[in-house]
Amino acid sequence: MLTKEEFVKGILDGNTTILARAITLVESRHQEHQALASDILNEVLPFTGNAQRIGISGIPGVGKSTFIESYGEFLIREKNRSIAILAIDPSSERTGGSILGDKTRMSKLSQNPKAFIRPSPSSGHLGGVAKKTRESLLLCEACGFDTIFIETVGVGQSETIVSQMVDFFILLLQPGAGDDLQGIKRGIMEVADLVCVNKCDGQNEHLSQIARHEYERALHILKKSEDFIPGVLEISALYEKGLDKVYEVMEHFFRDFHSLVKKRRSEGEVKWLKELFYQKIEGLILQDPKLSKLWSETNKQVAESQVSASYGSELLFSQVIEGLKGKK
Ligand SMILES: Nc1nc2c(ncn2[C@@H]2O[C@H](COP(=O)(O)OP(=O)(O)OP(=O)(O)O)[C@@H](O)[C@H]2O)c(=O)[nH]1
Ligand SMILES: [Mg+2]
Repeated sequence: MLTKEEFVKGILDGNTTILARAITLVESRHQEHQALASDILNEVLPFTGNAQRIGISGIPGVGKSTFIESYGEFLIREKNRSIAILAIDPSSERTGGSILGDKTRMSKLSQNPKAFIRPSPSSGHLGGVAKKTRESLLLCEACGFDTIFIETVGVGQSETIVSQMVDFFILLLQPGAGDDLQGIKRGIMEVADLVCVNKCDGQNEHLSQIARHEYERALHILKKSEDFIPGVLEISALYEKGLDKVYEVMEHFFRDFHSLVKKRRSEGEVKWLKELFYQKIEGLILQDPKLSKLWSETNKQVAESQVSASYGSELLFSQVIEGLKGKK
């Protein structure tokens, strides 16, 4: 095992082997590993925050991996960037493996020394996975990567979690897949800064424009109150069409919307603080046999409508406070 100093030095020197090992520590359930990971994070924290953090979402098969591969290659080749790719995958039982599990779909990038691909941790509940991804993101920044992609499947809550840790959120859709926004939850449209209609090639070409208009309308209805106006682009990840337009939109965003990025980051951090705090409170309750019993009983009673949620929460709250006082 490397020492903390060796880890820190390796990461700050841009050593991706050491970066990968540090992420393994972050993902570990061993208390010793977690303590070391936490120390490393603290040390490298002053060297984080300099990357563009980009979220990518879309239903399975829409082309997320293909997009990251071709757009990532484009950024490295034409714009001299360095790319780290992380994933949040809450549905590890999904057929076909977890996101990025299949590195062959990113065969070019995975061999590129300016790219770092980290498959998603395959287990754990969403809160835990989110913590690991956040911490891995910081390590990648400290290691010098200037662009970080976080890929997630847009079918659950994961996109909300991802949107809280990125600066810019891209939603991939495809043409001709129905007018119900392809089972995409409304929530995702609300966090999207850019919708890319992918697979605008071959047989799909005549449908691309219709799809774009449809999504433009949907975005317009959901328009955010912030100054940045989300747009819709027609692209083909496979045939590398429209990638320069994606770049233009993002450059415009990162050049002209500093204060929005700052605001998003600080709001994200505060939400994260609350989330961690609530997790700790829940942990405290579950560790205490009496409170833990009360917790599950109240859950059951509320589920069966024996007591109201409001009454149940009052009861739990007063007992937890009592329990905490007793611990002093
Ligand atoms: N015609 C066409 N096919 C594409 C395009 N982008 C991706 N595909 C194909 O669509 C299929 C799925 O692509 P992936 O990139 O693996 O999709 P994904 O969204 O990462 O899928 P999951 O990881 O399973 O959620 C593959 O067969 C790709 O070759 C495109 O722009 N045009
Ligand atoms: Mg994929």
